[in-house]
Amino acid sequence: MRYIYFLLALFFTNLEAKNQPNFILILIDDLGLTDLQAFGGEIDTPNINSLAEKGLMLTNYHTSPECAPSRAMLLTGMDNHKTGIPMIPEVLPRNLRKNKGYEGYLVPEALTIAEILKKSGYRTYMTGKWHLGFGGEHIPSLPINRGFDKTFILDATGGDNYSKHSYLPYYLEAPWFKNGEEVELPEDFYSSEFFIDQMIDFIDEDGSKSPFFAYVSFQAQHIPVQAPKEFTEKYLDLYQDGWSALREKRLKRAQELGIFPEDKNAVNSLENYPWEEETQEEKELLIKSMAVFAGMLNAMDFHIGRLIEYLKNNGLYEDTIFIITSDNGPEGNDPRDHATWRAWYETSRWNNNLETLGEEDSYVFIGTEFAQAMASPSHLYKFHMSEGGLRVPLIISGKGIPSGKYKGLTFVTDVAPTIADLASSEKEDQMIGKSLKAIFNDFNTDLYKENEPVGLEVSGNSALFLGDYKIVKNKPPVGDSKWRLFNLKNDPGETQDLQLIEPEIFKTLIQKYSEYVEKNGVIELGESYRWYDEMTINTAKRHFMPYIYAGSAFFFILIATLIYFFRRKL
Ligand SMILES: [Ca+2]
Repeated sequence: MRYIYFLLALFFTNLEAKNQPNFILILIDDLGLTDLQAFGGEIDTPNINSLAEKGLMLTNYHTSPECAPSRAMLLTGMDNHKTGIPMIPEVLPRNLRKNKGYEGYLVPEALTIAEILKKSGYRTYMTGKWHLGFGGEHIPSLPINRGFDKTFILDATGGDNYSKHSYLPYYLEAPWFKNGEEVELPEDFYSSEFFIDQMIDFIDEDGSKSPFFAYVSFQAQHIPVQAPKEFTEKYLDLYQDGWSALREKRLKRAQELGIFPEDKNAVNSLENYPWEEETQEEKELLIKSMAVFAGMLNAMDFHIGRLIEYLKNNGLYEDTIFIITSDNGPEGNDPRDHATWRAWYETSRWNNNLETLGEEDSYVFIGTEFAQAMASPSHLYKFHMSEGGLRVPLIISGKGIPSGKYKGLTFVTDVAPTIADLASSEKEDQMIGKSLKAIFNDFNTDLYKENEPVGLEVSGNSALFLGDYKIVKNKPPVGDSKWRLFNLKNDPGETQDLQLIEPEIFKTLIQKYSEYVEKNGVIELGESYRWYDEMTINTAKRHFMPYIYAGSAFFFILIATLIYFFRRKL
């Protein structure tokens, strides 16, 4: 009899194991709401489109406005202040690192989705940008020690897409690791191509003995924007009409696709920046920079297509769920605006020659105005708590996922609980997000109820969502550190501040934000905090502190030795 029970148990265990889907989590860096064709973009992304068409498009999904905190929230389902990554480590004031939640690396108690899935029998792989191990300095926080079986990763905000060159003075060289060991990159490295090749190798080496979780975290579309010539060439004439025309075109397309309501307005953010007044030379550089941006996105989609092909050829595609999203809105930084960054760039190997723009050693960025156009129809872009920094695409597609658009509010913290739910894993109590499975059968269901606030704080910029309302404040130079109130249902473009019109609601949201700060141990950074100044200070400390420590140690030993000999003589 006991034997029969055993056989029955084995049968049902196997049945359950067979129901566990594979997951491919694709994170695109600095991708705006309307960059993908399915969301209103003009760049070819046929492979992502076909997944979007078959699957679920979450058109009101919000992440955090910066890379690392978004990644910590995405992988853990927790508030960033509970993960050790309240902001990107490069701009975290070092004196705050002694506070709980501000360590600057992913703390052990913030369980990753890979650690959770491993308990349910999953194989776990990662390629691409990690950015949760304090720039490669905190080895226990690298993904190989955080639930991933095999990894080939970059532990920085970004890096050259062709080599280990750093794109920022903060890093002397981009810190790359294979399975936790520092590693060189192959000669023919191009980031998007390599991440897919390496991921196919990881999946292939282990065969199909158990379900897998694959996290592909692209460098595309982060600075330096780079793409092989054959991808860029198609787009050389696409952006000749400038940024205002692009913002308008994307708004219209987003309206046609039902991403943004037809009768709602966007902020006229570019009215003081006429494209016509740019010099011919500057225009040529910007038009080609945008072509490189388009080429980079098109190249990434092409390589995603190779992964899909591999899965189809090996009988894995039907059992796989794809999750595709971005970590924040478009990057609007122009490194020339910052003295240290500019001085470093001018003495480095990088160039911006028009002829070879986007190729190896070419340093490309799209600038503030085009970033604002690409965040269309939202206001502002990366680093800011306005919709342009937060609202990005989320696509879930594959086995058991319904097709259609969900227009209710969703957040970055919902992704990990959703994966855990779909994998039949236990949801960890520390997760604050919700499983999206709750809306699969009815797209009219509100995942977040009227009385459920969601707060956000990163680098002193803040927001809180409650029902249809949102309060938001951004620090200078773009913002003024003052709260504003918007009704996102009536005004998703954030065009009209309602705090004087609806003072009671404003008061309620401010109160809820105070409760959020208290509950999550948010440290107010003060008016003088500027992320760029902090990065300059941290750059100096990262490079010179080891020498200061070594010099001090040498000096101490020298004095101690002299005292020793002096005393012996006496
Ligand atoms: Ca990013």
